[in-house]
Amino acid sequence: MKTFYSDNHRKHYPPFEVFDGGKRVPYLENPDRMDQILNALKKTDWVELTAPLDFGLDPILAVHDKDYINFLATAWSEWLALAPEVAASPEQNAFLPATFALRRMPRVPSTLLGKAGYYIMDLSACIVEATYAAALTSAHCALSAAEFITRSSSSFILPNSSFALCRPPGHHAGKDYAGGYCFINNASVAANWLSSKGKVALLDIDYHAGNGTQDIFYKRNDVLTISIHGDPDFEYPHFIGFADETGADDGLGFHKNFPLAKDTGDAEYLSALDEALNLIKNFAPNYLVVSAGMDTFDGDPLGTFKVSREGFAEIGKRIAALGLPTTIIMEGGYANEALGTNVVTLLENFNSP
Ligand code: SP5
Ligand code: ZN
Repeated sequence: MKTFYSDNHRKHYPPFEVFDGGKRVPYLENPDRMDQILNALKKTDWVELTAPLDFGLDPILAVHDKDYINFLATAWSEWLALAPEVAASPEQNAFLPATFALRRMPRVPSTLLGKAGYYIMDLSACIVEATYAAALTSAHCALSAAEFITRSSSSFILPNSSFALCRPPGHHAGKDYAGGYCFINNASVAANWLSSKGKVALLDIDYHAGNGTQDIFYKRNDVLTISIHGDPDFEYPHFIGFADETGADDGLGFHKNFPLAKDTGDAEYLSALDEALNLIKNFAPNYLVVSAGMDTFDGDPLGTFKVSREGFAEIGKRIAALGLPTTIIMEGGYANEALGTNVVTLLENFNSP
């Protein structure tokens, strides 16, 4: 299976994030996640690791606001210039706002800290020197994987699938905001790029609601977006991802949320998945993008679900059975010791026709 990956993410490793209650904890979305996955992929005989192609900024700016991307590109150097104590020990620091824009506050501030409160939605999207470069390369991995399935769909080489081993992840990032470890919405950039070649369905199986993806495609009917996740009634991102959010304007009926209860196990998860897969079948897309988070796993430090390894095998099998050209984009998953096995278990279904 063609897998796009780059080491560019490594230096994006903020020394902390801030959890509920203001608790500073080590950054859970860490480079070790990629090492665990790489180790497991390399033990198979069917994964072909490839460096991403450079697609430039245009396909990213087709989804994200230009001023927001400029903010990401310059935030760290501007912060260094403003805060001399940071320059003395950059490795112990991360850039985060402490004041956030409220509803009905659409004015974009002119200062760095004002912009940070405007463009960042939580205290887990920490910016360090290497963040922008990592986010850009991560999006290029997703674009490369998307491009690959358009190339091979005209050939007889089966199966027609690809994997983007993206870090940082993307599905919480909206048109003009970062959040939940996400800066550029890799899966949305890929889906939008694919949408010029045909109808696209985007299925988000990360434990958390894909709020950024939902926002980006909410008024569009050429990309069907579906997310299965912990009910925002109790879970991050708290304000979006509810069942009654089904799209707007032209996009009405082209978004679907499956908010599930705490302790959701394989059986309940798979029955929601079957409903989602039926919606995708009825939409009859040309391409499928999967936002693949493994944080639904039993024992994930950020999750409450109890999906097992056998569950991931079945999830992979049922998605693959759609028979669509499919690109799988890495999102979350923080039980590092099980992450490699879980990813391989999901992917191996796409390897045999
Ligand atoms: C891509 C992705 O999976 N992002 C997830 C970001 C979630 N951040 C919210 C952190 C809330 C912390 N709750 C701690 C529960 C510990 N049991
Ligand atoms: Zn997640």
